[in-house]
Amino acid sequence: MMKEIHIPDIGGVDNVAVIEVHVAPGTEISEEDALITLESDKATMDVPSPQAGVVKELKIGLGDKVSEGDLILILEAAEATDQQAPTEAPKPQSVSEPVVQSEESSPQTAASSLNVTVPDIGGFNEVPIIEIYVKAGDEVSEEDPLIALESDKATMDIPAPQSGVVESIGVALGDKVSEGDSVLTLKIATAATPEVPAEAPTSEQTDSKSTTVPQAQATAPKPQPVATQTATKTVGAGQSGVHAGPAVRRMARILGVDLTRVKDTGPRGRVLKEDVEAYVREQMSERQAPANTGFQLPEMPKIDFSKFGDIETIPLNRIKKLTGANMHRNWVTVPHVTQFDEADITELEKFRKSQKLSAEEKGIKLTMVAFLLKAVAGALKAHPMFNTSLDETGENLIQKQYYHIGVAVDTPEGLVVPVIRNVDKKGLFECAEELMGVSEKARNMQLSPRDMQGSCFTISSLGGVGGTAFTPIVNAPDVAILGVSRAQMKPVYKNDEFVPRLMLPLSLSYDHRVIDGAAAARFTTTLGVLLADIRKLLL
Ligand code: CAO
Repeated sequence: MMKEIHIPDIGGVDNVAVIEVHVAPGTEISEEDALITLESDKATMDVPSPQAGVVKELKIGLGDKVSEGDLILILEAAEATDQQAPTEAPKPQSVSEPVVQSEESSPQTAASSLNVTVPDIGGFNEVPIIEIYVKAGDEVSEEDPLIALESDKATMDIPAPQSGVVESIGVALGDKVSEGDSVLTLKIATAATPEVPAEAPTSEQTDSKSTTVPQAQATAPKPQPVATQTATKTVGAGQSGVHAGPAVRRMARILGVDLTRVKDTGPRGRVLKEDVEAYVREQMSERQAPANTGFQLPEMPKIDFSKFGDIETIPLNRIKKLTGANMHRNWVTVPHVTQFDEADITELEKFRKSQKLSAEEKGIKLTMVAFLLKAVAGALKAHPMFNTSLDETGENLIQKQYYHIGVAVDTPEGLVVPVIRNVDKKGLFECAEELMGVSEKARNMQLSPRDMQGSCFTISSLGGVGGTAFTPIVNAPDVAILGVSRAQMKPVYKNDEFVPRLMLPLSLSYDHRVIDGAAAARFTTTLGVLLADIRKLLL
């Protein structure tokens, strides 16, 4: 049954920009999955799906300005309901103004303190503080974000009700707050007035709309919608999965920073203001480095290709852009060497074929990559240096005690590398089954960032396509990657005669800062031994 999904009540804000579109026609979604992200100048909010189904038609695009009631998409609903009316996405809740209360005032002085408390946050209680944007002594302008709160459903900034200087902060990161809790005090400048009203409120004020603060009329900012927030999700076109508050997003936009590239250090994978600053600092110093050594890359000239014939300009999709940036970084920063070798897989291939049928009965496709996964885990155990990463300073090696292996998967959108975890503890069929699962997910653009994190080593198999060898780029922070090309029957000289053997070409690229050439040759030799006699995998 087709359903129209509309923009829900977003707190009375109109013409809000669509900054991310998380779904495309064909995307299968569950109830509460984020469909789009909206951003006003005060808040970002994900609009979640009111029900599960498959997206049939998208009615809005990036950059569109939307208001309550606008049509987002047509959904083929998973379950038929008897609902007649067009479906609205679940309602993001709105909040009222931060409550300000004068703690002290004097007609003789030109300043007073404002106690800023948590406003009505839509009925949520005990909401953790995930970010504190200010410190004592900071000057803030009206509406500057002071703190960010995040429940499991919503994230929001609490803005300054008016300009002033932060006197003291009464909360800490991780504190849980509810409506009316004191956040901080602001020293605000006031015009001297002849008399203080005799009955200045002294008790906790809970309704800012009617609050009159002696010496300072605190005009609270407009209500902010609470952003319904979903955990990081599928990576795909237009899906950043970045977890950041409105102020951080705004800052990133102003600085032109792509948040997907920023290393998060906040709780639950949240990108903080400091993370954006650190990223910008890093970029600046990276850009200066070539100039210091007198080395400057020549810029790519702008070429008008249409002078030579008909052309079409196709923007790179998000995966291609991300892969391109990572490849470029790894190509430039990792000193690569590629070691070539061959493994005799004659017996292995016989065994694979003998097991293929019983695997198929279990619904499993037993391909070469499953054997490679097991062999690589074995070789990593024998050569622990291949199971390390350089830390960000480049001065320490991190030795891993786990065996998570990435597998490059070719998809119509570009190259992605899902990770099979704890390969050493899994059986062959389990590895094959998992590989099938992640390849399928990858091709349907359903991999989550977690599916692609934590690799120790990567396998890139072009054996199903063709070729005799290639030089894969190390998938940093891994220190090595195994390229595999198409196996071929070759004459191998053994016991004074040439015998036909099925030889698998191996191309091992490694980071020469960490791995020496001899170590690489030993690693491929071990791989050769394990692949030639898979019984050794059991040892
Ligand atoms: N030699 C000969 N035949 C091979 C082979 C090899 N090295 N590797 C695979 N094949 C055969 C398989 O046996 C299979 O045939 P059968 O159906 O008879 O078993 C056929 O080729 C297709 O295999 P496949 O590619 O579907 O499956 P796979 O497990 O070998 O690979 C995956 C899975 C995900 C690695 C692969 O599909 C893929 O995406 N490869 C591309 C990776 C890539 O783009 N790398 C480049 C990155 S740049 O560094």
